[in-house]
Amino acid sequence: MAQPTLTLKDIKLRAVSVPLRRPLVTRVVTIERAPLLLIDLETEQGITGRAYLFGYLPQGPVYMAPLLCGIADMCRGDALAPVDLFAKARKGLTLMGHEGLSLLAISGFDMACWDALAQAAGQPLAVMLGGTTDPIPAYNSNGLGLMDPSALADEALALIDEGGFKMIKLRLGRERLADDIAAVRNVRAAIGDDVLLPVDFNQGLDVEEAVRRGRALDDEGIYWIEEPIVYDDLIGNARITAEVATPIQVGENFYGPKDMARSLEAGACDWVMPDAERIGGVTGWLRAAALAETAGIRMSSHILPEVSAHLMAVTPTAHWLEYVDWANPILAESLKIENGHALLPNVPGTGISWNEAAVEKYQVDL
Ligand code: SMN
Ligand code: MG
Repeated sequence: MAQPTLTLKDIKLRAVSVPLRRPLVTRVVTIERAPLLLIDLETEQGITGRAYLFGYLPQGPVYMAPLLCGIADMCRGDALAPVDLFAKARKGLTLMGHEGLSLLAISGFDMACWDALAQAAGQPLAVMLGGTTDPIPAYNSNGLGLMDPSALADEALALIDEGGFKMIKLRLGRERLADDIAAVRNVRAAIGDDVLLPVDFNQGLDVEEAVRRGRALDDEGIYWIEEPIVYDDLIGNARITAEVATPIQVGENFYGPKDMARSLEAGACDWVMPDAERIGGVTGWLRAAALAETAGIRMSSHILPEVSAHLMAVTPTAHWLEYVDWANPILAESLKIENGHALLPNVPGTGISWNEAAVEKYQVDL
């Protein structure tokens, strides 16, 4: 059945600050509330595409909103063809730069476009992209930060219990290596040998220290070591990847598929985990997934589990979906987890829509 072409009417933005059930204490920052920018992309045909961007900083949504409004101004009245609009928005922002906030805004716009298109097609996004809605292996990435080591075991068990998870992620980067090792052992003693345990340093080490801690962790049965050092030091990451046996995982700070290509070329990681909001939305993700397949590299996702679950369904080397519950309070339907898998909602689009009462409760100024 022929579908009417969707055309862009307008974009409505709201910001919310949602308290996290379990604060995220990392080496570099403690996040207690999720700053989210909610995007409602309205079409002339009456379909509204939805997506949200994670703001990282309390002011994050305020920084991103004007760029999104600018993109909507550039594209108002245009056919909702994400590949074309992606190129047009990039061109329009060229003099500001293609990466950074520009790409975050373009990614949010792109995700909302694809949601509208999948709604118009009457299919879940994963199905519209050529995949199925089969369950997606997911790990629980809530909590488990740099907390009092004695509290780690209980939290680890609670996290596994929340959805029959087979994998949880521990944040590391305490002052002393010995304390990181103690944290790992505390958690391992509680969860047993069958649950996978990756760790995340959130870019907190220098190269020497990353090699030292990485080698020590090689004896601890760690599933992956994530972002040991600053994300854009490809030479340093390549050295760590060569000298540490445990797989090195990076990608949440890839600004577009080109960044991923550079990382792969430099041998700066074993595995990749792009973030839909930095890699270029659905459009950028699909291009990155092709690179990972060509390189034969496993690809996981970073936060935004609602849209990422659809993307993992069409990723040839799909590995693990990162599950966080941060947006749950403001979503009308939260992503369901069962037996360690995310269940894709069998509704048209991504399944993202707002719980308006909660949005009102947590709304902050833009
Ligand atoms: C993370 C996610 C979101 C904000 C800060 C840190 C973390 C992760 O690196 O990978 O979950
Ligand atoms: Mg990380």
